[in-house]
Amino acid sequence: MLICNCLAGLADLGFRIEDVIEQEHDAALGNGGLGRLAACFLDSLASLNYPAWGYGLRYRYGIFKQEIIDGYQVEVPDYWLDFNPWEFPRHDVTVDIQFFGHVRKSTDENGRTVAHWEGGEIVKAVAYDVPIPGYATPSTNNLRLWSSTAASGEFDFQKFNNGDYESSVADQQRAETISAVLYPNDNLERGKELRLKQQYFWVAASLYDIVRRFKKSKRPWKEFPEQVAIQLNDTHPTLAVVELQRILLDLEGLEWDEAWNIVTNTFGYTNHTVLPEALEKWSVPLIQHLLPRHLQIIYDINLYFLQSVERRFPEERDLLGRVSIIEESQPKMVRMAHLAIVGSHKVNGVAELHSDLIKTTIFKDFVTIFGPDKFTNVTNGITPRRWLHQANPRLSELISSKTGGKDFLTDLNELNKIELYVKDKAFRKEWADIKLANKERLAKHIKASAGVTVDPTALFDVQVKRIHEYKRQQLNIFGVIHRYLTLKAMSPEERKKQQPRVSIFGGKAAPGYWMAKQIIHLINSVGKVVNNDEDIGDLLKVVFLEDYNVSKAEIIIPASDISEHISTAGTEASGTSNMKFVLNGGLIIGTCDGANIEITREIGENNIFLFGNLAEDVEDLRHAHTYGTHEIDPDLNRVFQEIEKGTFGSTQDFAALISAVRDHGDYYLVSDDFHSYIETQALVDDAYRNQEEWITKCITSVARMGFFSSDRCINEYAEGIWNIEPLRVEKEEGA
Ligand code: CRA
Repeated sequence: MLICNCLAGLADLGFRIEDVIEQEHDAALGNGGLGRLAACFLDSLASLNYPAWGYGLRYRYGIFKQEIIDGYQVEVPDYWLDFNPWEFPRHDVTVDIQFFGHVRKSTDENGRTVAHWEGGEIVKAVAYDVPIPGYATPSTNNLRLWSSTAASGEFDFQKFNNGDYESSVADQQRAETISAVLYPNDNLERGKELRLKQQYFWVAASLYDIVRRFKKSKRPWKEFPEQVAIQLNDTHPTLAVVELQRILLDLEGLEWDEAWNIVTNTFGYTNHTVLPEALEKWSVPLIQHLLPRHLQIIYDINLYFLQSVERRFPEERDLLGRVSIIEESQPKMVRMAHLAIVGSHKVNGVAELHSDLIKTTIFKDFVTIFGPDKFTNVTNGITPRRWLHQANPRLSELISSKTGGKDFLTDLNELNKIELYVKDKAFRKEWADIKLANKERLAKHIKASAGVTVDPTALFDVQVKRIHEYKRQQLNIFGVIHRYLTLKAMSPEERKKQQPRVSIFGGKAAPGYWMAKQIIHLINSVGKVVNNDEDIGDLLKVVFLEDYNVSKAEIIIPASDISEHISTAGTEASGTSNMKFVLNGGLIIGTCDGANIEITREIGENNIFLFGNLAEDVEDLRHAHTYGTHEIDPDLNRVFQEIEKGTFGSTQDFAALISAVRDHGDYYLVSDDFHSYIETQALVDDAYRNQEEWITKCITSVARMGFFSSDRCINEYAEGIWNIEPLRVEKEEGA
């Protein structure tokens, strides 16, 4: 109803809704899966009527736009805030945030030592609110984003009037720098001072907001954890643990134990990665300089924690050093994950394998100390509203015609009803037509953006995600080269029997990640050769789609036949695009990693193409590479030789990609998994040739994807971690 009114209203004004929608920028607030997961969570929280807010930074420049020039990635700034009708500036909601300065201690009338954080500088946080409307409910939640500005307002008029023009503007600019740019790394932490400033600015403003709201209720402090639950989305906001302890101790005058009890019952911590380079550590001197009082509190948290560990495990000499929040390195470092664990009542991973891995590897000692009940799993999920209904309206319509309405959009298990129609001819025909139409739409986009003509009836093979060695786009492109060489070696008659394929890549490389940029360059260089080879024609096309983002994902994902989720086993915590692809009727080729394992459990192993070594074997294989002989797979060697011959242009550029595998220990096991990958891709070709079987697999898989709704996931957080129930709200008719 609302939509009809909207359409009619716009038409009256002389606009088409498609043109209006086109004007909207993607939010540039995140890097990859972490932020996209948070977006799904916000949609579920509102749709399920949970009273919950999201907090973040209002980055002036979010994730950069990617251009591909001569096959290389070039980063350009994205002015996404120039047109953003969805945000409401709240100049009435501001918080002063302090940095630097020193700590003075005094004694109060009860003989208690009181700390005063004094001096330094103040930066002002201004709230910008983004409403998050729920689906088919009147509930609307809020995403509050903080923007930094000078505490004195626009600029210091006093200084200005005194003729000190430069410094009045400089203060303003320095303050604005805090929320100016998003660090563009995915799964990598670099320890930059500005990043720490961003983290503290964000959590201090958010906590002030939360505490202010609680204090209005006039409840006693001990009720705080019953009224408030704060979920740490990875360790980036972990300073909130310290900040809340500081507020309770220094500003509200609570005793340490009482305050700490409130803190630990308030926070939950979600770990999203085991990659060592992503585990946050901040240098002690840096924290001392920027947040002197917080460093003292961190040391006290650590002292009391280590004392309790020592009392309980007096024999365990090395344990204290291993679990300490402070790493005794040069300089000393604060281990943020340890702080998050000690400061929270629950710790969870994001898929079963990942949650098991954190318990047996990086956080093993903490399981011994706190017991296994503190550690749990909440497998990630995706919102079916965006990732089915909005991205694939025809498929959503078809499903709704068979499941009896739109209930599946709020109860995704309803999808299992479509399994009854798996043999229904008309249903299957419509299913196939929808996929083809989605592929035709993507083919048009490929032509327009990459200039490559692709046949929509070919098998579309997609890998879209951040470019990272652990995600192994290099394995994919080496596999493509192997396919190309195999086709080249065939007679024209033999070639005719082969399954045509379009290999589609997309994803951003962090600007400082040189290897990832070389991977992009290799993909584009291979495309240039293969796409212009007349022997090959439509049998193989290789496309790199520039500037992968959510809007592009909505075109790409519904058009996929097979998508690649091929990380080295044990490295991808969950993955969420794997869920999006299957929900849109595409099959996947993947390793036994992250949520792929649970997707297999749900949809059945006949409906997924799994390959490669298992997580439990990775350590031994790496050890063997380093200390034994490392034989490169012969097919992969052929690929390397072809690259080294210069078939794809500059051999120098690609040398590092080869030597990472051949000479530097093949950390990501590209060679170990290559044979299995190639064989499994051949099975994909065979399966795709039997279209009837293929469609059966797709329908069956979609029918069994109910588990991966972010609604299920949010209900698990609410019940198992936050201890909250949804508000009772009159249900609205489905939109
Ligand atoms: N980079 C994981 O790598 C996971 C998402 C969301 C990641 C993904 O496998 O699906 O989180 N980890 O849980 C992360 O950001 C800091 O760690 C990701 O997106």
